[in-house]
Amino acid sequence: MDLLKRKLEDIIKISSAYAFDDIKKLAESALKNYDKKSQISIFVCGRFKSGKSSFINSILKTDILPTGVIPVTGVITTLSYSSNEEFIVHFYDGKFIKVERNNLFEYITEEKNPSNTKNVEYVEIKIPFDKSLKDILFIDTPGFEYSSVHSQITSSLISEVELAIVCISFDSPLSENDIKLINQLKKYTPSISVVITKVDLINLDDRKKVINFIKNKLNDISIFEYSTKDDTIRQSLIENLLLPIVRQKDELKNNVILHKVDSIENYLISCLKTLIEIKTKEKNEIEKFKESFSKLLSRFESFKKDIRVIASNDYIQLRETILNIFLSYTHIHREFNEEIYNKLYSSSNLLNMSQNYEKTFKIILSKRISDIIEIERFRIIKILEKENSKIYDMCGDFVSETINEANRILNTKIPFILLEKPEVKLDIPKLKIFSAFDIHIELLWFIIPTFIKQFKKYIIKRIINNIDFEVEKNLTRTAMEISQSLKNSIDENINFLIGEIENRLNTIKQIYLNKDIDIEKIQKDINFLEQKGKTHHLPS
Ligand SMILES: Nc1nc2c(ncn2[C@@H]2O[C@H](COP(=O)(O)OP(=O)(O)OP(=O)(O)O)[C@@H](O)[C@H]2O)c(=O)[nH]1
Ligand SMILES: [Mg+2]
Repeated sequence: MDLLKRKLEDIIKISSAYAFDDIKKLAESALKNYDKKSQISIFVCGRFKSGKSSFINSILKTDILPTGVIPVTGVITTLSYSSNEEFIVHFYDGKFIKVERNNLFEYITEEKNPSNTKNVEYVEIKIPFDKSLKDILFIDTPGFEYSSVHSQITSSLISEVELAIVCISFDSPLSENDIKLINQLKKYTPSISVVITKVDLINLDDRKKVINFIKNKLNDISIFEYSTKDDTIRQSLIENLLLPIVRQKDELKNNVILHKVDSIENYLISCLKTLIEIKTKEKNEIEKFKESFSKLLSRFESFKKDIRVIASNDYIQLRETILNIFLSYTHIHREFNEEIYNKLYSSSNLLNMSQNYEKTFKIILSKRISDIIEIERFRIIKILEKENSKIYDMCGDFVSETINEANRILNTKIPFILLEKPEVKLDIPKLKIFSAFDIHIELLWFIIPTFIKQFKKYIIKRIINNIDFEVEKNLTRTAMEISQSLKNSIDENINFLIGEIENRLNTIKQIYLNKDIDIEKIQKDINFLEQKGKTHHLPS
């Protein structure tokens, strides 16, 4: 692989000498990806007390994750390798704080952070552990009875996991919910394994029976046994489940890079060959080309406008889709009407009632809308990805047509290699709930210490009747804010791709402008690049 790295460095050097900026950029980005060690995510899930946190602790030979006999893990917690310990708590509103190791439980555990009242999105733990596992990011999750399965697996952390491990304790083997979870996970990850935990607590005969029972129910899933008390079992699970995934990923990544380097190299060689061809052409032929090429460039100007118009039209549709997604939740007010009713009924006077309403409503609705965003995050990202792909394809088509046209005019063979694909970024904005309690303005002049039962009921009814409107208003506002983030992300995407196209067209321009470079030097560079398996360095 070092050879590949050197090849990329050579490509950067040669392409700079000819001002082929896009080739240089392509090679630089391939080099950056080469150095960036990609992480493998393993999502550990299952029923509560199935031994998920103990399993991760045991694999990593640490006791950092809280474990116990009552439901313990309250929020998603990730563990990754770092030579220096670091602990970061990420909140739903996008903020994060660094904490000390001994404060971690304040955020992770159900006991210290009941029902996640601290609004933690996830806790990130970075610690040193077995180096052979250092490319793995472990994701520990609350038992799924304590957080809806759906909201866990649609969390952004699971949009790309290489492996999901479902922990099942031998003493409660395989419920309907486990099977449901496994079926849902299939949508998100190419690989799922079941780990049967705590096998030290059972005799060998029963152990076989349990495994056979589970194997029969899940015939397409690999099953492993585990015990935190037995290091041989630990070693075997690392060897047979975790390390193969690390190796597989490395191999896949190397193949992708190999392919990329080859195509960049071929592109550079073709450009250099074209450069030689151009030098043998008649002057007037080149003048003619320059004229046609400037027409192609003016086409690019109108393409830039067109693509923005198309994106704005799509945005109208997209905003509608997001709005419909959120408005499909308007019924949620039915779930908390009763809770609000009780809260209001226990209020001593009208002022107290209006304050109670504002507070309760804000807390309940914030939580529900945060949940909805989590549930829908995956779908929203898919909508964004779809639009970005469409724009990417249009830009690719435009460049490929332009290059074809240039090749046709001058009878050359500059290849088209794919444009760099921008990353899909989506920053979901900080959630703001507006209770804008219009009724309380009306109520202000009713501030009386006690009031008649009938009257109280009437007021409460009026408030409750207003809730569906408030819910709809807040859902709409959330949808609009999310749509705006999508729009920003799409605009960023367009700007990036336009920049890519500009670079690509500049390289073509350079091919026709580089008239002073002597043919011998170009041929020398071509020969150098075409040598297979070279180990020496670039000729000066
Ligand atoms: N004997 C034995 N006990 C285990 C093993 N793994 C876990 N336990 C015990 O099982 C209990 C539950 O373990 P946890 O790791 O907290 O389970 P969990 O799935 O993370 O639980 P929640 O986070 O609450 O959903 C603890 O009391 C552990 O000590 C094991 O391999 N052998
Ligand atoms: Mg746990």
